[in-house]
Amino acid sequence: MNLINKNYTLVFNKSELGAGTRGSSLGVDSILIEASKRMKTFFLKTPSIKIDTKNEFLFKKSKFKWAKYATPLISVYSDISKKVYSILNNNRFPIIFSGDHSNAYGSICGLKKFFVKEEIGVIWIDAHADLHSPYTTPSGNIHGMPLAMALNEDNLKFEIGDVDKKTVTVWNKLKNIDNISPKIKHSNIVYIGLRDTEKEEDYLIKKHKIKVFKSSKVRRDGAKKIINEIKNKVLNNCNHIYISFDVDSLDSEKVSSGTGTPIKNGLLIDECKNILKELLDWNKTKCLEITEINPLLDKKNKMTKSVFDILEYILNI
Ligand SMILES: [Mn+2]
Repeated sequence: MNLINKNYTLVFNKSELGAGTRGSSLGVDSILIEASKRMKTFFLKTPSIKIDTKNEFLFKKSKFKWAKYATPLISVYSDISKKVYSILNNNRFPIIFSGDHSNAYGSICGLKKFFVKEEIGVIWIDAHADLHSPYTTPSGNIHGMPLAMALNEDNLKFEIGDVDKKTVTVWNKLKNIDNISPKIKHSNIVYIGLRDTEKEEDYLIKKHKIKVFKSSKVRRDGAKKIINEIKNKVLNNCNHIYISFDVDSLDSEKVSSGTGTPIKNGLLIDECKNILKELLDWNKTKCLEITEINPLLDKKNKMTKSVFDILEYILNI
């Protein structure tokens, strides 16, 4: 497939309510500034929409210790869902630039609402598993919970024990956005670049035999072999694929530390280029999200530049 023929719609979402470190909302503008520096009119000419963020809530302490800013996030995810749904309904392909990775849940909501009777596969390119719930989270930051929300996964085996009733209510509302729950199955998730997990998450990955491709495996086998395995074996039963590219999947030392939770031993720029290009060429792929660029934590905006190099290659711009 010639990628240039895909009908893209860009979605700009500066919500960073799910993150523990401030600044990922700036990642969205940073990409647009880089586009203007490189005179990439793709970003000007491609239709785009914005998500209504609620970042003003950051000026107040959250009501929920173990699900921070859950109430405004329900509005943010509902808005993402509505807009992703409408882009798909217009037969277009959403490319989403979001602040923190919790926003990916809103995208999954929109995909599931549109493809309600079909199976959604999720390719989570990330150093983290994002499988926490309010019952297991060490921080209460919702960017560690998007896949648990989509799976309707509480992981109560590891319940710490001080989640109050109001938190339970708001967590259930989060999981039930669009009145569909669960939205995805454990067996329809694939991780690429995973390397910083907690025991509660390891338990779920093992229990459900969730497929993990580490950076070392990507390096050894190459993108083509891995993506072929995903297409033909791991997610062959899925009808539609969502790709979530958290930039902390990239190596914090060899690429950049310009992200909220930088981790070494990650993917390199060329590896990411090849993985994403293979995935975008797959006709089942219906949505791409790029998330967690934080220019405030960066040196000389290295992360934005690296991600932009990847975008130029995969979008052929
Ligand atoms: Mn991450």
